Amino acid sequence: MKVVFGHSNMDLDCFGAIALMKYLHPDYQPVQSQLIHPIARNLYNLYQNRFGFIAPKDLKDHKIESVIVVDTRSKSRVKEYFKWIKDFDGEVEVYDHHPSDHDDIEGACFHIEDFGATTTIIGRELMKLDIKIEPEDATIALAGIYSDTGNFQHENVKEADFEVASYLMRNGASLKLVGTFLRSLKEKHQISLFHDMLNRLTHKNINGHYIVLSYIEIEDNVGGLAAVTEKIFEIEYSEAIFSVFYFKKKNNALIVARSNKDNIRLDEIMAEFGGGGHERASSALVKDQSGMMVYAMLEDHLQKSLVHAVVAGDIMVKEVDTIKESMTLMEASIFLEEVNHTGAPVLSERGEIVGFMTLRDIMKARKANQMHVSVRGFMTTNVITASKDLTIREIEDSLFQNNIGHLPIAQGKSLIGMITRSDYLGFMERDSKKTTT
Ligand SMILES: [Mn+2]
Repeated sequence: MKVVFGHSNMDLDCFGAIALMKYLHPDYQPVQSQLIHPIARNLYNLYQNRFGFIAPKDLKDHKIESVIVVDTRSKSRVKEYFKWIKDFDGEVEVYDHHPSDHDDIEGACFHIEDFGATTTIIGRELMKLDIKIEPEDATIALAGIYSDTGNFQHENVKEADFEVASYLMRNGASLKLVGTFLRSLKEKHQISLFHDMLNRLTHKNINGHYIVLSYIEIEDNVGGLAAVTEKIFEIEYSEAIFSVFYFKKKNNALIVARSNKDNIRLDEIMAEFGGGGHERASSALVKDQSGMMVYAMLEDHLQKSLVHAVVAGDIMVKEVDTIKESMTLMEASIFLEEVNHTGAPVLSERGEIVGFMTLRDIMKARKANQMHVSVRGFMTTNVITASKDLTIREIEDSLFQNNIGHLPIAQGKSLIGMITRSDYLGFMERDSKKTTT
């Protein structure tokens, strides 16, 4: 017997990859994990008969000649199958899109591509062979790609993911069904917990990182808490989220963490709490400890372990051209032209920020024939300023939500620098190049 299986706690990408594998290797029998990830349960309920799965323990009754593993290359994630396979000396083929975590299945033949989904790797093979697939399988596969690419929004997305998605659409995939499979919060308790948590989030600047923290007490572990945390993370658009769930009945606390920054390594951070997982997704269960205590320890640990991120003080321009309060509008206008700026902070005799003057303000003065009067009459007096510790995300909020082009950086009332919209955009461009290459 030849068999194909994915990792334990099968997700939508596992199902997608297995659904397509039967076109590449029709003689491989699918085996299902004992655990189905909550996100894949709807799809599983609808299509399980179509797959014709057998259970891992059924493997012991057969001589297994060869194995295909999809969506993982790690030994530890396929233990539940291999423990039932006796005297195996056949070939293992691995189709996966994850980087090695030094736990590779030994002696396997690896088909690795860094696409957004494993389903994409197999879909590309089918495209090359010009194989037609049934609409049901196309739907299952497309759900796998949507899920693993975060609806084509994650950084892992490659052109190939779009190509295979389009091939699946041509083969009759139903986007509507894909949408119903992807709804991650299915249970009532998850939805009410989601709203409770949203109302009680703490946003923190920790060493220049924009972090969301959540603390909530519930009777017992009701499952699906990671999905709730992920949903909040999607909405909050922070660099990382840490949710502490305290289970009153057992006196345990579960920390669920997600990050989207390379410099916030959750596997390392959560090791402190006995947790495990990946760089960007990790969790830990802390036993016999009050929830508030775990929360406090977590905050403390983040302060100590998060590397300092770029903040306003690092990207601001320190030599700022300023307008003196004593200038007339005519003088200010000539000055702005000389320094080639569209606006500048206005300082008092004592060097304190008292206003902001833009070319637009000057235009108004010119129309009103008031160019001889002091800048005081036409400058903006409620200036939005920021401190040098502002995170990149907060700088963005300030510039775009207030619709301003210049953000003066102040210490008390004195000006220490300025960030313009183009400084910010320039930084973001350099930063995104750094992370994608
Ligand atoms: Mn995957």
